[in-house]
Amino acid sequence: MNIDIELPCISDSRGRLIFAEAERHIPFQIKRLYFVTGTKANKPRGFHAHKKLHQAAFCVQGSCRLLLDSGTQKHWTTLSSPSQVALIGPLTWREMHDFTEDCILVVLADDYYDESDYIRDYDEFIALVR
Ligand code: T46
Repeated sequence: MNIDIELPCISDSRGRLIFAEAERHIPFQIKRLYFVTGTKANKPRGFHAHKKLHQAAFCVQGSCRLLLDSGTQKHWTTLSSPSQVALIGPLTWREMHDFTEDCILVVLADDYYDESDYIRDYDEFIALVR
């Protein structure tokens, strides 16, 4: 279990309010937000690394397991709380497994979508980091 950031959570009788501010709680300027829904337990996602992109990921509903692989070390994290954020840096192979069907995975990114920033081949990733 490795949660990098615990977001502030304001709880009262109406429910919970959780917030994140760029360059305060999230350690970069946020240029993009995307989310993943309609997930299935047997349909893992990811299986790539990024050359430069920094991201912050958390589940606002449901859960999934996140594998972060530096090329020499593999680390599993369970994302299961809207206030618990995992940071995913560049040159880190990531896989998302065991999604619950109600999962809403939110990702904040420090840059716009750019397919040329992806490394989608594991052997190429290993050759680059080792
Ligand atoms: C990541 C993990 C955690 C776009 O057009 N714009 C976007 O902003 C994104 C994120 C994706 N796309 C396109 C690219 C593909 O044609 O959407 C399609 C599905 O993307 P992908 O197969 O890369 O999705 P995941 O869930 O495997 O990976 C995503 C992010 O792409 C990736 O950056 O780190 O979530």
